[in-house]
Amino acid sequence: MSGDFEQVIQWYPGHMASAMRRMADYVKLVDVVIEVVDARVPLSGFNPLLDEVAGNRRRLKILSREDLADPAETAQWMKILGPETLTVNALTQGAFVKVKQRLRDLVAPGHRMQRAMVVGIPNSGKSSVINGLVGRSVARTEDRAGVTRQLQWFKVGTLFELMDTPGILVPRIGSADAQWKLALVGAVPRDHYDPEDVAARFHRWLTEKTGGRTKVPDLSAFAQARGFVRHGGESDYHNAAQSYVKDFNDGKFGRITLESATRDVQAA
Ligand SMILES: Nc1nc2c(ncn2[C@@H]2O[C@H](COP(=O)(O)OP(=O)(O)OP(=O)(O)O)[C@@H](O)[C@H]2O)c(=O)[nH]1
Ligand SMILES: [Mg+2]
Repeated sequence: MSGDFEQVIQWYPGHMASAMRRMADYVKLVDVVIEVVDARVPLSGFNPLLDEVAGNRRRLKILSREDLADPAETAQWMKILGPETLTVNALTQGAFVKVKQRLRDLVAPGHRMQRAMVVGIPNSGKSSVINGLVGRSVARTEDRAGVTRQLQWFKVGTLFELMDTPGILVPRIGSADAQWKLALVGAVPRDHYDPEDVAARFHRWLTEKTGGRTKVPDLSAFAQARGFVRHGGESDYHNAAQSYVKDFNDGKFGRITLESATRDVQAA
């Protein structure tokens, strides 16, 4: 295992910088900016640079993956984030009734087609939100960071046009905590971090948070239980760690929010 070594996790490829420039141009054409944030990282899942791009446009924040986040924590976050925020499980159609209603409330009455730009960090669920609003699968989605690479418009009936955009991170992710958390939720591509290190940091965090009472196994217990062994009986920690990260994202460790509305906001 990787021991005490903690690698620096960053990802800011050229396509993000160029997408940012194009988004700053296109934002002039839109009425509303929708920022999609993973409900499990409601602090580091926001990108302040996207806030700058949005300027004085009307805003809607959507916390996605409500189904994977801790409901009590989400309720706390909703108090802090305020009435311009909605939560969704973007994989269910029903979630979008309230989003459509909110969008209708946000735009000025008139006959002109309204436009919204959907922004957020990689893999936060932007394209899934677009599919939910359109009512069918029009934008490509996948469980990895960096799927959407182009700016692309989609129509929602005769009411709205939505622009899908590539996920954008900050050029340097500030804290080591934000780094492993963003890697764990899939905002950073798998080849940009060491899954053993991320699994170890997550379990250390969970143990501390629960006062040692968590039933979630650490990587070594997980590797044993799931039979990740090489010839000779040694544990295969690398493959075990990849499955560990996947199980976290499939909700197999329960509904876990990685940033607390009470503790982490004060610390930030
Ligand atoms: N459980 C759950 N999964 C979701 C939700 N929203 C999105 N997903 C899944 O998360 C993965 C990423 O979703 P995308 O919509 O591709 O995310 P994106 O923000 O467009 O990603 P990029 O284009 O790579 O930046 C997909 O596998 C989706 O099925 C949600 O609310 N709940
Ligand atoms: Mg996408």
